[in-house]
Amino acid sequence: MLQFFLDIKPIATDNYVAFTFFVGTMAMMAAAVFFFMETSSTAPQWRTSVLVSGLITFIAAVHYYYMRGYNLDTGDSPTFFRYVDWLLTVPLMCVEFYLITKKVGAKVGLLWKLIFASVVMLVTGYIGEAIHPEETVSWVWGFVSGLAYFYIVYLVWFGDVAKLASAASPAVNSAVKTLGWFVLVGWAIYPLGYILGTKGGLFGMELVTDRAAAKAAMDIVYNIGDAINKIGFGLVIYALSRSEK
Ligand SMILES: *C/C=C(C)/C=C/C=C(C)/C=C/C1=C(C)CCCC1(C)C
Repeated sequence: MLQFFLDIKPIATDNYVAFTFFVGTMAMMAAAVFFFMETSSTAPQWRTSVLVSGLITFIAAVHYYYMRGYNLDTGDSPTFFRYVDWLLTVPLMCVEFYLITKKVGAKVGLLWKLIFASVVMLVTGYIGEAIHPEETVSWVWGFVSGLAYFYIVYLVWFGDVAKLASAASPAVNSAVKTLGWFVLVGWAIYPLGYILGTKGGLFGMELVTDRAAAKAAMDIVYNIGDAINKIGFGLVIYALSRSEK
């Protein structure tokens, strides 16, 4: 445990990748502490939702701490642990959609649809990024991942989630709309990182030819995306818990 906290390595001032991992760790830790502390003063009906916001940022904080060290030690992109983080936190975001629409009748089936689509999106993305990154097929995996992504967008904007939200209170309806923007715009940051970082990123076209620079660009884009999507998403849930008692 002590070793864990003493494991502080210097970060060169021009090392933007490690720097964003460092700032990401701190931001996720702060957010997790905040959400955990606030659960006790949250109305019972929203307590689980705020707790899940805390879990999402806590899981990310642990991964960011690890990824920062990994990146400093090896100079590499911590792709595997990036995806482990996403595989845990993105399904938890699906749980958030389920929890806030549950009162107006969301079924567990909807939760599984969202989770299934998110797992397909992430597993195919991982294959394209880590298993077949140097091949002309990485854009195919990215494309399949994109289809699963658009299915989630569909569910949130037009499908079951949207229908349930329109029958809910104005506060829940507007929270789902805001979260929908996170999914549509905030999550679209990730395919951008993928396009920058993998060789077959955009239909076989390599946008950044310097491989190390491409990986660095990808990590920075992912780190910015995570800060917006995990902390911002959690704050929308938190605001909902305060606006409707
Ligand atoms: C906290 C982490 C979040 C919200 C991660 C979300 C990740 C995505 C929406 C990733 C999507 C991808 C595509 C749509 C295509 C290319 C491959 C991915 C996995 C980067």
